[in-house]
Amino acid sequence: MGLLTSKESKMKQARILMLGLDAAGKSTLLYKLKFGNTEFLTASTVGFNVEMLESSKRVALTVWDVGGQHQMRQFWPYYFQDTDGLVFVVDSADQGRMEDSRREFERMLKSECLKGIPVVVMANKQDLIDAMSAEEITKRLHMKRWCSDRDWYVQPCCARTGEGLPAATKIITSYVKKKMNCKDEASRSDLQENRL
Ligand SMILES: Nc1nc2c(ncn2[C@@H]2O[C@H](COP(=O)(O)OP(=O)(O)OP(=O)(O)O)[C@@H](O)[C@H]2O)c(=O)[nH]1
Ligand SMILES: [Mg+2]
Repeated sequence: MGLLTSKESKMKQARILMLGLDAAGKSTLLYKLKFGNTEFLTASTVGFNVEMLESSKRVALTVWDVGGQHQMRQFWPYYFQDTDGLVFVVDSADQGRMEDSRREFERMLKSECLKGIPVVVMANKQDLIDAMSAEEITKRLHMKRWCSDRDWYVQPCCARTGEGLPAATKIITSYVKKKMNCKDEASRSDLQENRL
């Protein structure tokens, strides 16, 4: 184990949990962000993939991409602990499974562990002709109802081309920084109160 460089020691680590139904495009998105290409991806994820992305000078994102097949979803709650930000990916052209997406999304947001944790929904596969718009997905997922206690945003994107991914990274990073600053502030005042 080596010593941390001064840059690494100043950097905050944020844990980002990326969920969504199978074939929504989570792994494609992760590898597009990490390596800039998606060609080697073929199989559905069994278990998880994890990659670290340096999204700003002060924050490194550790992104957990957990498999979304039906039998994998029962294990999602095991990944909830210590999450700083959520990314929920939907296949915008999959009208038939939007209701499944909404159900899983709501189930996830009801978890006590994820209370107040910011969410970015990726309205993926915008390159497909019948893709729903970000506005439509906002309605179909009942975003305003379920996310009133947190920062949230719905970002249209295409994981294959990378369109919309830098914007989404910027937004989740800013939400996470804000949340971390609030936590730091709260622990400073706790410390001060204990001293008095
Ligand atoms: N047209 C189009 N296809 C995409 C896009 N993103 C992903 N795909 C395709 O969708 C399929 C599923 O992508 P994955 O990244 O494996 O999906 P996943 O969400 O990781 O699925 P699980 O691992 O099963 O949970 C692949 O064939 C991808 O090439 C996109 O933006 N546009
Ligand atoms: Mg996958």
